Amino acid sequence: MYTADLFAQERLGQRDAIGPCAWVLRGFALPYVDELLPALGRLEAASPFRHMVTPGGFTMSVALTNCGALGWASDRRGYRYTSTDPDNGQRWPAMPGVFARLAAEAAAAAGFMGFEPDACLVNRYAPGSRLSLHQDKDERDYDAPIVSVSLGMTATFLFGGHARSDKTAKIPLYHGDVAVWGGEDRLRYHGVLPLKGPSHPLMGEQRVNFTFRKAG
Ligand code: MD6
Ligand code: FE
Repeated sequence: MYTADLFAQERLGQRDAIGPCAWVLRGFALPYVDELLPALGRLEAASPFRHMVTPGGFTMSVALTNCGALGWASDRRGYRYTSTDPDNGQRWPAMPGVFARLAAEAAAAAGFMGFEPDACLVNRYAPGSRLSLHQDKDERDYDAPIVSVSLGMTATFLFGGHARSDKTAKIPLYHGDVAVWGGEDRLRYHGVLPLKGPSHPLMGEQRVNFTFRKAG
């Protein structure tokens, strides 16, 4: 296992409750990193990261790709899940086994048994990339949790309430952290502050986030 810093091992096993049904499992993904990165490389070769346009006409600062039966996509017409990559017309790459295993094990560790995601959105942040406050509400099944894996540079996650104007908590997400949320927290507003800070020893000047959902 590669650990980014001396503190990574100490965080492993910590569990921070960030809501009644939302947790950050510190370092939970660290034992998977050696398998996740080559799988990400293969996925990226088939469906490269790209900057999508929002319905409002802005180009997202975050680059994204997908794997699994369904992938999240945005264009001028709206947000939706698609079974094919709009850039090449092919199906999104299959969900690598190690991705599905990590997602199911993290969900189970947070009390959500039998999580079988059909969609994995992969976000890539460069310094300055941000994600404005949003709700994840394009999925059909709100009963399933969302599992979110952070790799690379540390991000500041904003975790708000059920109204956009609600106060937000700032939560640092480190390399290897896994956030799991569901139940009454499933539709809370959240976002990511502009990425900044030191480069990551393994991943360099970027942060990669995998978000697993049951979308269909
Ligand atoms: C990110 N994550 O961490 C963006 N959504 O890069 C999300 O938008 C997100 O982390 C729902 C649940 C967990 C998340
Ligand atoms: Fe989200």
